[in-house]
Amino acid sequence: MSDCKTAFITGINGQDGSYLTELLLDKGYKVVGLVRRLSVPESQTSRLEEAGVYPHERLFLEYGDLTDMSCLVRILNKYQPDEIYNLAAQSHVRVSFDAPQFTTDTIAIGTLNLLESMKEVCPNARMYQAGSSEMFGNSIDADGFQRETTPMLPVSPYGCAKLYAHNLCRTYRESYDMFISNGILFNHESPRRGGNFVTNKIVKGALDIYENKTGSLALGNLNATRDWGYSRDYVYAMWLMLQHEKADDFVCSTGKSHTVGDVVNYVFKRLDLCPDQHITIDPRYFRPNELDDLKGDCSKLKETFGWEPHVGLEDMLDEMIACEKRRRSIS
Ligand code: NAP
Ligand code: G4F
Repeated sequence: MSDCKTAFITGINGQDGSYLTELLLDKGYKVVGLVRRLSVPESQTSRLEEAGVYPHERLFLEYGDLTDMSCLVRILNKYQPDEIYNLAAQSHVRVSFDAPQFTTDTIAIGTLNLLESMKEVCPNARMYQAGSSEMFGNSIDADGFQRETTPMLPVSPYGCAKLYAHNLCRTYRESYDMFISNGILFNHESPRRGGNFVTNKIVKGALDIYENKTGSLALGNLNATRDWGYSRDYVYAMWLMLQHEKADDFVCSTGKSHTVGDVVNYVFKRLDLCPDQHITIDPRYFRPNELDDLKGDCSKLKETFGWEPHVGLEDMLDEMIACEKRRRSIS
C-alpha cells in the first residue's frame, strides 16, 4: 500500500470521475476525491456506488469546492498526490449561459486555485486538465476537422472559461516547469451521463414513451453535429497523458460525426418507435449561440500512445438503452 501511487480527482462523482476511479483503483492507486457538500447527501457518491467502487479501502473522499483554495491546499498537503486530475466543472454548455459567473468561477478561477495550490504544495505532481472541444467554437480546419493547432474561438461562457483554464495550464507548465497536460476532449457519453445532456435525454425520453409514461420528447437543435465517443475509452486517454515522458496537449476524439437527429433516429428505431410521432422542438433548448459542427483529429494521441476508441456511437447507445432498461426493470 505504501508503494502505490496517489491520485487526486476533482469532480470524482461525475461521469468521467467515476470511470477514472475504477481505472485507477484497478491499477493499484490510492484515490482521493473532492466532493461538494450537497443538501441531498445520498447523491454525493451515487455514480461511485453504481460503479461498485464506493466504499473502497483505497478510496478517500474529502469535502471541498474548487472555488475554495483553502480546501485544496489542505487536501494536497494531507495526501501529497503523484497525479491530479482536474475534472470538476459546471459542465453543461446551455446552463453556462444561465449561470455564467458560477461556470467561470468553477472552471477558470477554480483551475487557477488548483494550479496555485499545486505550485506551493506539490510542484512535482503531474496534472491533467479537462479541456473541451467546445473551446474551438465554430473554428474548423479546411479538411473539416479540429486538432491541437486549430484556432480556438469559443462561443459559450463554458467554452471561454475552459479556454482560460487551458491557457493557464500551458502558462504554468512553461513558466514553472510543471508537468501539466491539457486534454482537448470531444463529447463522450455513457450510461452514467447526466440526464440533461442530449444522448441520455434521448435515451431516457424514448424509454418514457416506450413505457407510456409520456407521449412526446421536447428537444432543441437536431441539426448540430457532434463527435461522440465513450467515457471509459476517454478516461484511459487521460491516464496515458500523465504517463508520458513530457507534458503536452492532446485532442481525444473518434473522428466521426453525427447529427443530434441521427441519435434520435437510432434510439427510437431500437425501441420500435417512430420519432416523427413523438419529437417536438422547443426553443427553450436552443442556445444563444450554437456550435454547429464538431469532428476531432486525434492523430497525435494515436501516434504518441497507440490509443484507439474501442466503442462506437451505436454500441454505446445500445449500452445506454440496456442499462436504463435494467434500472427500470424492463426486460
Ligand atoms: P460531470 O458529469 O458534469 O461532472 C462534473 C463534476 O464536477 C461533478 O462531480 C460536480 O459535482 C463537480 N463540480 C462542479 N462544480 C464544482 C465545484 N465548484 N467544485 C468541485 N466540484 C465541482 O462532467 P463529466 O462529463 O464527467 O466531465 C468531466 C470534465 O471533463 C468536466 O470538466 C467537463 O467540463 C470536461 N469535459 C467533458 C466532456 C464530455 O463530453 N463529457 C468533453 C470535454 C470536456 P456535483 O455533483 O456536486 O455538481
Ligand atoms: O449533449 P449536449 O448538451 O453537449 P454539448 O453542448 O456538446 O457539450 C458537451 O460536450 C462538450 C465537448 O464538446 C463538453 F465540453 C461539455 O462539457 C458537454 O459534455 O448537446 C449536444 C448538442 C448541442 O448541439 C445541443 O444544442 O445537442 C443539441 N441539443 C438539441 N436538443 C440538445 C437538446 N442538448 C441538450 N442538452 N438538450 C436538448 O434538449
